Amino acid sequence: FLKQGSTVGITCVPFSGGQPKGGVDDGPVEMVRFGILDQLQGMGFKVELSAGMDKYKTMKPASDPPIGTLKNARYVSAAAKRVSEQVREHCEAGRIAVTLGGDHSIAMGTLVGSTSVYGDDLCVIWVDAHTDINTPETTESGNLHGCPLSYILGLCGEIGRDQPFAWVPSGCVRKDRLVYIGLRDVDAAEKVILRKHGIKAFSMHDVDKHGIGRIVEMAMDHVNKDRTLPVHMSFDVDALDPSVAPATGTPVRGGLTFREGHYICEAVAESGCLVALDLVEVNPKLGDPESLRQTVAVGCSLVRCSLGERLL
Ligand code: B3U
Ligand code: MN
Ligand code: MN
Repeated sequence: FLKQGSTVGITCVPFSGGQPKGGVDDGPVEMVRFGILDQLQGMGFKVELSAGMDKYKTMKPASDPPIGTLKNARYVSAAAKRVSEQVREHCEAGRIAVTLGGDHSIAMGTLVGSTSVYGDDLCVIWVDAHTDINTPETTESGNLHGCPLSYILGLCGEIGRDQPFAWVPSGCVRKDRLVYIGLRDVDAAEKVILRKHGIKAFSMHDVDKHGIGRIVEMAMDHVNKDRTLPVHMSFDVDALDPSVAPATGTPVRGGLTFREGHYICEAVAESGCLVALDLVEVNPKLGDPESLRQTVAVGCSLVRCSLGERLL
């Protein structure tokens, strides 16, 4: 899938409605300002940018009252639906779909987009401090960036399948084709969901125990034994330790080192299976200018490594 001279289809999603902190909607523009488009061109890719990124800012409905505990459900739904269409276009055209967020609720859209083309062959590597698998019934915060996978895997009860999310093909990703790396802040109800459905997860404890090399190999073995299936990696920058990526909404200490984060991306690139990548939760408004620069730089660097930038 990842070939020299391939085209990368970039979707910028300046969206923050899946959580309460402003600023994460400036993530994509800061990464573009840092030069991610030129950097990918410099690596030999053709780069195609989805049009109309400013439209996301105008999609907020006039009225969006809570649905149960869920906040901004109509806004999140509308944005994610548009993301799904833009990602689908890139995948249909055979481009590697790179989505720059924005908060992680937009992955509801990226995964609907990629599975609409690759079907249930699609494997998902979710790199995050969090599992983002709360259902509308279990979420305590009501923030939809903590919920996208419950919709995608088809784990929601009634509310989740109803409006405004009725457009999400519930169960479009198979539970045995999802694997997590980097977990260290998982709600009690989410732990129950992981156990009940036998979802494979590597926490920071596992990374410490086995080393990142073994972890990525075990993760790949779980979802993609023969290394022939398409892979969608959804990388939440808060998977990295806050000392490496401080400018993010919900930093949790004890995260991946700079090298561990990059190693995951390099190994996924090396597999040659990557068809889609999300890089989310960069919030340039949090922290001092140096935290901002550092986090934006590491975000761009993870994208380049996932697309095969080599050290030597
Ligand atoms: N699990 C909590 C916290 C959380 C999830 N994702 C982030 N934070 N970034 C929740 O709100 O669902
Ligand atoms: Mn996340
Ligand atoms: Mn997270």
